[in-house]
Amino acid sequence: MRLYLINPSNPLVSIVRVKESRWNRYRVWKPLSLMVLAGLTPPEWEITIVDENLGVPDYPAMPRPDLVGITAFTAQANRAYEVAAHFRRLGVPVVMGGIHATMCLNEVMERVDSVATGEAESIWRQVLEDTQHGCLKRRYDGGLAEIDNVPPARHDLLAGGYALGAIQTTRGCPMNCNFCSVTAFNGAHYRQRPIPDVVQEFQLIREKHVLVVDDNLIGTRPEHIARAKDLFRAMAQANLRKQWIAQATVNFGDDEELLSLAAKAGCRGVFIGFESPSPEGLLELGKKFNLLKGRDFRATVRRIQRHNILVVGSFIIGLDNDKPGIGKHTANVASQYGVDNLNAMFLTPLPGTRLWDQMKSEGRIALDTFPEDWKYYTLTFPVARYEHLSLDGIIEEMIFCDRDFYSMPRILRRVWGNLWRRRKPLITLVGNLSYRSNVRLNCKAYADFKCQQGKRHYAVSEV
Ligand code: B12
Ligand code: SF4
Repeated sequence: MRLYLINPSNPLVSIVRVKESRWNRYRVWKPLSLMVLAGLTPPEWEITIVDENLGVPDYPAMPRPDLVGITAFTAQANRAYEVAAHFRRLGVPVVMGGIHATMCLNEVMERVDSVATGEAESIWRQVLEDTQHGCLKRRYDGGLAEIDNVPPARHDLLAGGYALGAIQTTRGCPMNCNFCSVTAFNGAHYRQRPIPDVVQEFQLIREKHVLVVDDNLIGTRPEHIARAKDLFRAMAQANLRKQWIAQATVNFGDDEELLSLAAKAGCRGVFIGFESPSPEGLLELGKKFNLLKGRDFRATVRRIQRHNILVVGSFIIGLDNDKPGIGKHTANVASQYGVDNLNAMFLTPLPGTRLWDQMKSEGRIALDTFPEDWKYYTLTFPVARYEHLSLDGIIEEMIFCDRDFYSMPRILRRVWGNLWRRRKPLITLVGNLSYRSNVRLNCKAYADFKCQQGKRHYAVSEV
């Protein structure tokens, strides 16, 4: 039995434009969902994982599979349907799963033979057996998996071409921020994989550098932090020789022992969602723990950096609270916090989030011809109507923010600061140049977007 597992591309996502900017090579990530599915697949299936981000293969020239499984974030949905249509024309059954299939079940149902919602661990074998017996069902609901039943992902199946391997150690988040799909998809309960499973899986990864995909590696409660410490101790003891980056809340910087253990375990960077420079903005987003009274973000960032861990700060522009000037303000605040990189995104209503429900009920979703418009749901396009910012206005704010934070004088100041504090300046320089090179690409993408969607954006907003 032959199985193709496909990660569709979206040419509008900068990470896939490797040819336009060589720095993007460092931003193409392994599709872990498909590697996990492969790990759940019995040996009688011959598996090929296709990651279109590395190039679209000549499907007609490939042998006919018995089943095609497609994963998709919302931004990949359009391409997913094209791939599905190709294989369905050949009479090959197509099953689609992942976040978009779960949040937009009816839309996906119309375009594939079978939809798998939720996590796949409890249903995937059934999908395969039903395919073998020619009785694939229209829908399988995986719900939330038992976290100690997650087998290691097949890290051997994807060839080279990736700068980073990928692993997951926890699922779920209780915080339910209004713009994020994680609580709706993976549940509010923070589920932690057994530490020996994680260490063992780390040893299967070939890449020296690894992305730990957890939404919040350290969780929200003291017992979660204790587990993170135990994990880091076990990783250091296993002498993995890996360098890894992860996502965590700002609380990561509150505990010296945690930081020291993380660094010993190989942590080299952390992605932190600061989201908004103002308390009103944080309240609007429901990002409660960034609101801790008296928190000194600059000191927290410094504490993390002292352990030679880079900090990437993420901010969202377009909140109801954001007025003209927010771009400059965000760049200034990110510089004051002292983050090594700034990742600024447009506020985007993703299906399944509270923000989606709110904006939909207020008629503020401007790009709403689905599925065509999903390709713009990359957080890099202003797809909604914003309270105090027009389409032109919000794009200008974003460009100003990026140009300011990634201006040469600011980059050199950051590199010099790193030299002064004996941190690795080269990594900061490479990271900053990578982002800087994308500013130019983004400006072109915004111009095309305005040209193609601008009239429609304004026309709709006048209704
Ligand atoms: C790592 C990650 C990335 C990485 C790597 C992406 C990749 N190639 O895998 C990078 C940084 C590139 C990335 C980019 C983006 N991401 Co991202 N990302 C994640 C993150 C943190 C983890 C994903 C992961 O690997 N999970 C581990 C695997 C094992 O879980 P899984 O993917 O859910 O797969 C399970 C099930 O879904 C199911 N399943 C999945 N696919 C299939 C297919 C079949 C056939 C079946 C049966 C089952 C099945 O089975 C799997 C095992 O249980 C998630 C948050 C999250 N918790 O999921 C956000 C998340 C997926 N990203 C999100 C977004 C918005 C983006 C971006 C659009 C914007 C951005 N943040 O930069 C871009 C778009 C990229 C693109 N290609 O279009 C949103 C997506 C929401 C949505 N509705 O689309 C999420 C949910 C975060 C959020 N805040 O809401 N992302
Ligand atoms: S943004 Fe982070 S903290 Fe908030 S719900 Fe999503 S994963 Fe949890």
